Amino acid sequence: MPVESHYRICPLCEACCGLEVKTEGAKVVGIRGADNDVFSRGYLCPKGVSLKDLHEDPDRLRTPLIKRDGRFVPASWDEAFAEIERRLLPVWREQGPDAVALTIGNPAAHKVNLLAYTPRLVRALGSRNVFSASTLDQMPKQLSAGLMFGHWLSIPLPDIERCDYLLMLGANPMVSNGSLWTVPDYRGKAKAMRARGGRIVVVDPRRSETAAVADEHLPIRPGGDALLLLGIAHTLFDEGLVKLGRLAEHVNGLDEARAAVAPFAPEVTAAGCGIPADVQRRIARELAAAPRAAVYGRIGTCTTRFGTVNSWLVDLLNVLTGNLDREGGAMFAKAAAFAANTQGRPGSGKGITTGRRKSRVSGAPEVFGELPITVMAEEMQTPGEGQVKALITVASNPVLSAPGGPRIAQALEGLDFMLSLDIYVNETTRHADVILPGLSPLEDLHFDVAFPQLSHRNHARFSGPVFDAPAGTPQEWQTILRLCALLEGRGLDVDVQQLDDEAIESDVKRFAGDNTPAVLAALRPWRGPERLIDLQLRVGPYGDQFGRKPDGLNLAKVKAASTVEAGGIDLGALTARIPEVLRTPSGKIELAPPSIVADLAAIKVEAAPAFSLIGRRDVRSGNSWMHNLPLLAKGPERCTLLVNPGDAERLGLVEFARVRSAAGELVARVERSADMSAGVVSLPHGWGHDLDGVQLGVARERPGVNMNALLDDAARDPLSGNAVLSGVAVQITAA
Ligand SMILES: Nc1nc2c(c(=O)[nH]1)N[C@H]1C(S)=C(S)[C@@H](COP(=O)(O)OP(=O)(O)OC[C@H]3O[C@@H](n4cnc5c(=O)[nH]c(N)nc54)[C@H](O)[C@@H]3O)O[C@H]1N2
Ligand SMILES: Nc1nc2c(c(=O)[nH]1)N[C@H]1C(S)=C(S)[C@@H](COP(=O)(O)OP(=O)(O)OC[C@H]3O[C@@H](n4cnc5c(=O)[nH]c(N)nc54)[C@H](O)[C@@H]3O)O[C@H]1N2
Ligand code: SF4
Ligand SMILES: [Mo]
Repeated sequence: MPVESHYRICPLCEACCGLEVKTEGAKVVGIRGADNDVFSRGYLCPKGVSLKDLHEDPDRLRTPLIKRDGRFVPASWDEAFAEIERRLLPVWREQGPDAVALTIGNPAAHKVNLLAYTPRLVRALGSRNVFSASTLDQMPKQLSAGLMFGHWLSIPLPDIERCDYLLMLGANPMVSNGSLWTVPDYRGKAKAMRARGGRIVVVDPRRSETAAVADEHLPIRPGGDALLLLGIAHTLFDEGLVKLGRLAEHVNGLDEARAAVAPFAPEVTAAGCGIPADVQRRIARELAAAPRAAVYGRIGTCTTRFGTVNSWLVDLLNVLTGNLDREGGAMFAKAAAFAANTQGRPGSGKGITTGRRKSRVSGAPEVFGELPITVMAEEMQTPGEGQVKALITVASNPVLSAPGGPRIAQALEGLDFMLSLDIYVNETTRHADVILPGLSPLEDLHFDVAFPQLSHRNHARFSGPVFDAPAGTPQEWQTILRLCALLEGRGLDVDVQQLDDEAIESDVKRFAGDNTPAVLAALRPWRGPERLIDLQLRVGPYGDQFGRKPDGLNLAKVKAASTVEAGGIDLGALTARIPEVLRTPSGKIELAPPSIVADLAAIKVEAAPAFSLIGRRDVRSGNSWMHNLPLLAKGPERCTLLVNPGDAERLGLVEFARVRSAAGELVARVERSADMSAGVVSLPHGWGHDLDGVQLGVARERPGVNMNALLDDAARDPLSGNAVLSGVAVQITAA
């Protein structure tokens, strides 16, 4: 059989690498980085190669499952939908929409099928109990960006290819491959930056892989970033280093920002963050002096009590040093499609609103249309009107990925009905009554909706399925539209094509008005997500505007250029976008959003606990679900507790340690590591595959432990609702 070559964008992390997948008939015979890819230029990591394992994984679901007498049995799609109609709809109708919760997990951000269609399900469901991985992750950054720049996805990112000085906090792109910063081959880019004289400073309680290849590592106390960033901001004002440059006429609230940081001199903050005052002042001076600098913070800065404050301070520093929106600084991407900050009137807008609803039990405010995922269990377990009695999960595994995992498992057991859209029977979906499987990534088309809005360089790429989906298996957007139809009272016997036609018509009407028929006619060759992509590309900033700009982009052009040979369309380096990118009501950058400034009052300079627990990621792992792929599972055990050797000695730790927090305890295998600061221990998340009923043959062999069993589901950043995942006080003893 001939070997064929296919271009495929990897959907497994934010780097969005272009791959070359070689097939022989129905078999994958090789996966490598696509050398000509305009964006990733041949880069890939072991997870990309493991797409073959994922495609072939015998545990990956290929048919719907229905639970009968406590056991899953394979079912047809019609049977599965009939079961959903019979069991979900009564809960929803009789107890009200809030009784049915929805949780959306990380892979949904990587799939146009899910990202573009899940909002339709949210609307059809009408429940306030919508949760997602966003409140375990980046909600603080989205909130601060929304308040400062007017839109949730207007997030500045380092222009690394032209940057001279990069201050990075709480991120490990050497392993994570970047986050809220789509930057494949960080290693190569960091190396190039240093080779041309640039300097990288990494702030992290662990000497991470990223710190190891930087010029300087500052071992901060977990949770100490707000104090450090405040100390730096204070120094900029104190020493007259603030220089807004071109931004001066585009900001509001400079005096308020100065007043807000005034109490936080480095000499005050040092005791709370563990970074000496003279170092804080030096970093401030270096940042101010660098010709082009950027400050970037990620998971370690978001998943703390002061996640929103941290996220704001990162961009405040970018503005105060004149580095926001300038080449080599922290810039905004301009995505070809789907970016709200390229739509509507440029330069100002409605801004953002939070708190339109509150959670029933804790009163946690809605942010970006959702409630904190950490209130999900209490909403299920607390009786009363509006109690959650049923759940739909979409690519979400909260039993392993959210704090209080064991409590979530218990809560799921108490539900009247649970539906999962997923590809495995895992720690969460084992509780479902019906599971509807998605496709293998190699059977799916791919277009990145979110990540071009966060890319270090602008680009447009598309990839089609490598293999046909098995006959009769719907794509996930079709599954979602059928669910919407059930909720809309249209029953089981629906024409998905017609549902899709109706959905797109209502989308187009919203902006095209009287032109709707003409726009729909122009989109006619496409169906499903492809039609949405064509629409978004054509009305986007590089679009053909339905013929008004004949040289502009549309899906046909992007598809034609998305081959192994051509590697997509390069849209160039980032360009300055202020004021056009702004969507704040004032048309300015808001430097001192009142809710954030008010939260500074809660910051205390405290002594460190005996031990704090932080997380970590591993190259051969992806959150909670890639541990069943042989290529990634092989090698040394990854779920270990990293302990500073001096601490291990003192505590007499040999092979295992008992880790106890206020919320739970577990026993983990100990790995001594001189990269750990004294008093800090690290466990990765997403492990603990040995629960009853989990059907993950490979992952169960070395299940690891669930670090989220140690985390308190009541610990949140009150502004964004984001969970606290790092810097949790623990006790360590030998076991
Ligand atoms: N302690 C601690 N906890 C953390 C973190 C941390 O740093 N520390 N990180 C947090 C972060 S940043 C995130 S994003 C979350 C992630 O946590 P989740 O949002 O729960 O995502 P995953 O763990 O990636 O689980 C993905 C689920 O989607 C399923 N899946 C995979 N592909 C598909 C598909 O194509 N279709 C469908 N329908 N399902 C699919 C998998 O089987 C799995 O059930 O974890 C968070 N949890
Ligand atoms: N291989 C792999 N890649 C992934 C994932 C994965 O699971 N595996 N997950 C993906 C997802 S969903 C996301 S959101 C991204 C996340 O991408 P990153 O944000 O780069 O995530 P991490 O690798 O967890 O790096 C966080 C760093 O913060 C440090 N840290 C912990 N607490 C603190 C603190 O209080 N202050 C400071 N300054 N640092 C702290 C940790 O030691 C760690 O080195 O990665 C994505 N990429
Ligand atoms: S870095 Fe690895 S997982 Fe991420 S997109 Fe590239 S190949 Fe896929
Ligand atoms: Mo994430």
